[in-house]
Parts: sequence; structure tokens; C-alpha cells
Amino acid sequence: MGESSAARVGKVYELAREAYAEVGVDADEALERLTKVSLSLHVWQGDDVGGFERPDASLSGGGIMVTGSHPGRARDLDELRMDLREAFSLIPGQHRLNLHAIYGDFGGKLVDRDEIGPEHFESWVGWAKGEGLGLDFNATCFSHAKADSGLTLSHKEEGIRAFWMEHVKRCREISAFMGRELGTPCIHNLWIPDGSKDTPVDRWSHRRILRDALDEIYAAEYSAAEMKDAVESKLFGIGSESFVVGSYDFYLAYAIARGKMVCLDMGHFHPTESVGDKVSAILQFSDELLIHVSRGVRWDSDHVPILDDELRLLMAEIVRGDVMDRVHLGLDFFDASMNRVGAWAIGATAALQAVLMALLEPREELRQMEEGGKNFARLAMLERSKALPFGAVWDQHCLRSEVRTGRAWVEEIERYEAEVTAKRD
Ligand code: RNT
Ligand code: ZN
Repeated sequence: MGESSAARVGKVYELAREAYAEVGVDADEALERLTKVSLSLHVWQGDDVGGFERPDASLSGGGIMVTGSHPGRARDLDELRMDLREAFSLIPGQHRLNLHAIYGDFGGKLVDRDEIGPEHFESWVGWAKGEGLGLDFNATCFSHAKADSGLTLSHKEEGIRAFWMEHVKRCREISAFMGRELGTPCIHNLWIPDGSKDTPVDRWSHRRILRDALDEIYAAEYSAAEMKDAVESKLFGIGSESFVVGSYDFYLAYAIARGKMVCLDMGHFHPTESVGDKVSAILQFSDELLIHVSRGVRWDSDHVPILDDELRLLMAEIVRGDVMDRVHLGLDFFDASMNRVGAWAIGATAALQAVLMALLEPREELRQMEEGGKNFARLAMLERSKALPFGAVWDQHCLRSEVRTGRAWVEEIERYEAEVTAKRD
């Protein structure tokens, strides 16, 4: 940032600080707290969920789909790491990286899902150490011939089920290895695509089979200092419109009964249902929660998040409950219709901005109004909060974190595209 615009950001921030102080909010303290918020950036936005199992690997099946043909997707580990470094440089703060099993360093050999091990992720661990990043992990139960039927862990055929169980067991082992190596617990999240296009008559067997498979998978215990388990539900997918084995009811009940973490993906609920509302309910009974920050648009659950009401409510509820240390924030979206590094940066920025807005909420005043039954004043203040100079505080945060904002931020993404990713295809 040029000297004069840095000075302007500083000046505007001083005025903003005064405006917030007037409603009882300490903007400096909000920025201090924001610095500690860490997001887990999902590796799969960089290559459209392709992975590196085969040179031509691409997302298939599983009820998820990437659309768009913007050039420049990362084609190998080096390109992906380079893009990630660029993305991280555009996001203020210290964050984490979320890997999927298909992103192993397989050295050009075909390693099947039931054969992967920590050795395939050693180079990621080394890279993460160098970059100062913690790692999270996911089993990949899609884009594979043995998932083509639309069923994996809940498959009635023992052979198929055993294959996927072995995969997930190995993924937990890899997660523990990552957590141990990096000295920060690795969250292993499990999402499976299981379900059916049309109405089944036997929901019962699939859910019983899934419950038993999970119990067997989780029989191996790892220290919470190394790894933690999360299970992710879904409402429907492409080809699983009528039935999803791992529904929200299923996983919420499973997680509570078995002491696991539930993962709430913001795109996996009915459109009028709010993930923000669930935080204070689930955390009465569970220690921790994993969120997949995403944006549902009609049938798609994986659009790039923006600073919308859903995201704002979610972060507000986390901040109001003072549970930032119990809620893990992972990003989960994929969009191939725009610059991929830019998509990462926008989604991460929206998540952090929503946290900042929540931190800048005149909490005390609002609470007192609510206590006093002043419903009009509460609503008026909530509306007024929207007009407070939040952007000035964000810019100051970026300035302190040495991250560009505004047009310079967009231009940097365009520069990287012109010099690097546009030359790929
Ligand atoms: C799919 C789930 C899942 C995936 C990733 C790639 O609907 O949201 O989290 O997006 O595992
Ligand atoms: Zn998800």
C-alpha cells in the first residue's frame, strides 16, 4: 500500500474507533481478537476437487459437481502449493490447511484408497511446517469406481464396505500423524455421499450398517492432542435427492451418543433453516463443532461465501456465546467459473469480515435492551450497527497484517493470474 493511502486508512480508522466507542465497543480489542481467529483453507478449491491420484483425475460422482471452465487450475502439487501461498498472502491472519485424501504425494504411482498412509503426506507436513500451517484432513469417499453405486460405508455388500472402512481408518491414522508432527490437533472430517435418487423402502438397513461401520472405524482411539473426529451431514445431493443415509438427524444423534464432533456445512440445510441458530443448541451437549463455511444457492451447496445474513448470524452467535475456541471454521466451496485464488480469498475474507462485524456488535447495549424488554430499541440498534464504519476497521486490520485491500487486492489477484495461472492451459 502506498504511504498516502496507508495514512488515510489510519486516519479513517481513528474516526471509526470513535464511532464504535460511542456505542460502547472497543475496536482495537475487536481487532486483537480477530487476529486469533483461524480458518482452515480447503485445498480442493484450487483444482476443482480433482486430486492427484491420476494425471487426469477429476471430480466424479458423490452428488457434488464443479461447474465452470475458467482456465488455470492447479495441475500438480507444486502448482497447488504455489496457488495456496498466494491465497494465504491475500488473507490476514494465521490459518490452517484442509487436505483431502486424494491430494497425497503419490509420486506418479497409483495408490488405491485402501493403501494410503502417512508416507504419502510427508511432503505436505514438511510444507506445512515451513509455512507455519496446521493441517486438517478428510477421507475421500467419492471419485472412485467403488463409489459409483452411490453407496460406500452403508453399502450392503461387505466387500465394498470393507474397502471404504479401511480407507477411513487409514485417513484417521494419517490425521493423527499430521497432528503429532505439527503439534496441533488435526480434524478428520468424514463426509460420505451415500443415498439414492429415488425413494427407498429400506432406509433402516443403510442407517444401521452406517452406524456399525462408524463404530468399527472409531474403535481405534487417538489422543485429542493429535486428531479429532467430525461427521458431516447433508440434506441431498445430485443423485441422492430422495434419501441421504447420513442425514442431519443421523449424525447429530451419532455425534452426541459417541462423543464426536458434528460438522455443519452451511449449504446442507433447508434454505430457511439457519446454521447460526444451531450453535447454541448443539454446544449445550457437545464440546466442539466444525463448520463448513459455504453458500447454498438453489440446488448447489458450494458457492463462494459472501458477507450475507447467514454468515453474519453464524459468526455473531459464535462471538455472542464466546465459543470461538470450541468452533472450528473450515471453508468448503468450489467454483470453476472464476479465478480460483480469488475465490479462496473472497470466501475467507467474507468469513473473517463476518467475525469482525460480530466482534464490533454493541453487545452490552443490545443485551440490556433485550433484558429491559425494549424490543424496538434492540431492533433499531441492530439496524444501526449495519451503518457503523466497519469497512474502516477491516482496512486497518489488513494494513496491520500487511495484506492489500480494495482495488490493490483485486489487482494482485489479476497479476498472479496473468503471470502464473493463465499460462497453464
Ligand atoms: C459435500 C461435502 C464435503 C465436500 C468436501 C469436498 O457435500 O460438503 O465436505 O464438499 O469433502
Ligand atoms: Zn462440506
